Amino acid sequence: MRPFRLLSLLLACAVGLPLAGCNSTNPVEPVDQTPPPAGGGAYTITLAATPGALAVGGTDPATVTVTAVRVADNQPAAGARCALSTSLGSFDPSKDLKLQTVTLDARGTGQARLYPRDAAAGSASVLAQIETSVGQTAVAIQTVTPAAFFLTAVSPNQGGPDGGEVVEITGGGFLAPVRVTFGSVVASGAKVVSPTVIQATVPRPAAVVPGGGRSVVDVAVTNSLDQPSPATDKLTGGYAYSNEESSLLISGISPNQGSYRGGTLVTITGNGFEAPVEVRFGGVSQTVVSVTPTQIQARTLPVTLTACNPSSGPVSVTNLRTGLSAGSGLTFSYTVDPLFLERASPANAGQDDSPKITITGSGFPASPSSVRVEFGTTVSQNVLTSTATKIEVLAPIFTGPFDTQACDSNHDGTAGQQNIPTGVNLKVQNLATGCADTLLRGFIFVPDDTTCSDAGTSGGGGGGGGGGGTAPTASFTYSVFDKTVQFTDTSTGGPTSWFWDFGEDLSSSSNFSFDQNPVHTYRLLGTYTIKLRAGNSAGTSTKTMTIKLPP
Ligand SMILES: [Ca+2]
Repeated sequence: MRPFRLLSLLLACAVGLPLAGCNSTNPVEPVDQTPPPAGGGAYTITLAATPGALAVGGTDPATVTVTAVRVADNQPAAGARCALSTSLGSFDPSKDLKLQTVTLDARGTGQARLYPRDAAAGSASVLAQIETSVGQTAVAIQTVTPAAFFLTAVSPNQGGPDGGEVVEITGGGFLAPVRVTFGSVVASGAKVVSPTVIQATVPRPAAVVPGGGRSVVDVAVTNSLDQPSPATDKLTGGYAYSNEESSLLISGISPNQGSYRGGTLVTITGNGFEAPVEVRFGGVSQTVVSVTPTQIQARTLPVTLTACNPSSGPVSVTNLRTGLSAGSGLTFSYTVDPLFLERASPANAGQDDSPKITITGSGFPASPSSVRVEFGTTVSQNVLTSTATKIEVLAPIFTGPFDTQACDSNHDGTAGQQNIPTGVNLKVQNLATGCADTLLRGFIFVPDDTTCSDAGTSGGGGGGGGGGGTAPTASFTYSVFDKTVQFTDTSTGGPTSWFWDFGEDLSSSSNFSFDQNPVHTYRLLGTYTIKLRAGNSAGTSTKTMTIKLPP
């Protein structure tokens, strides 16, 4: 009923200007006696409130904007006196003011602020009146739903027997003022640092903690105490007053690194360890082997590697019976054996020979299925064996492209092209770890066809000449001078090109020659198989000979 009564009073004041005693009998606000501006009459009055809702118990107002135009000429009700009333809240933050008068400006607008003040939840009906015209809007006054309120942890979660520690309570939805209790005792000076962190000083416990013992208490937080029914959440056994000689503490770890494969026996030293414990490295639980109050032995579990990149992580221990945990600045680092390539042997092969190649190095996986061997861009499909230092693999068929060089086998001054032995990168990857190594041009493929592309133009086109349409017959002799050998071509049938393979186990072009009578110096004394391929426009033939150094 109250809004109606106020509105009636307002109407009486605004309309009945000559009414004597209106001011004196109006308990709220004196009403201006100025006559309405010329052109008065009916008004179209609109109201808008920003925001459209207020919080119960809040202090922020809504701004109510009144706009009025005259019905007669649709002009702004400039200078009009407008009486505002509300059924809930107040136009004054300091007192219960339900009525307010504003004078509209040149654009026919005016504003007032509506405060929730002591209002309970509900809808504030706001009326604006000029003479006998009325406009209306509603402003919700509502209970604010706080963000979800909960506790997750107290850190640290233990301390001395008399309290006094400053702890952080983490969770969510914290809204000051709050009350924090440890057991039955309220912590003084609890402060909401953020919606997720409360800082509090641990109070002296209600009962003396026995010597050498500990007293575990619940930690409770009551949130937004000034609300009608503040919520409480509790961490059962969230804090321990400790009178034990040693609290839980990690002081050392040895070794502080080990293989990603796990199996490393690690000794953690400290105080307050109490079986059963959980040991974590980087959040990953490890296998606990033994526990004494000052030493834990744990064996690491394997971790997964990506791209040969082992992880590391902080060491923590939790006494499972009490839930007491300790972290530390110490970390355990996982290691991985890097993969190194030394060499392939043999280090060269004919393009379609596919011989067995032995690759030596370190960090190779124990299983051939974990090995990937690439010869250039070609992946070997036949990894035969793999140990930490040796892999046996069949070289793949090489289809090129081969490197080429210019040649002029018919000595006509016009260059052709010929394939030459071509080095490719040899790459070995451990598929289990992602570790890999590459020998740049670590393997050479030898082309089957090394003839010069001009070989057919003169001899074939001429129909006769030196070649005479018959392939040469390759042969050679040699003379040995220590590690140096002079090779002499004795091929018959008019060869015009020569390709020598000196039989050294090298991924180097020095093992090959296109000269007719080459000199080659070997790195080591030993037995070598030499191949000479002699050719002309009609074809090639190959001579193979084994030589011994010294003879
Ligand atoms: Ca030529």
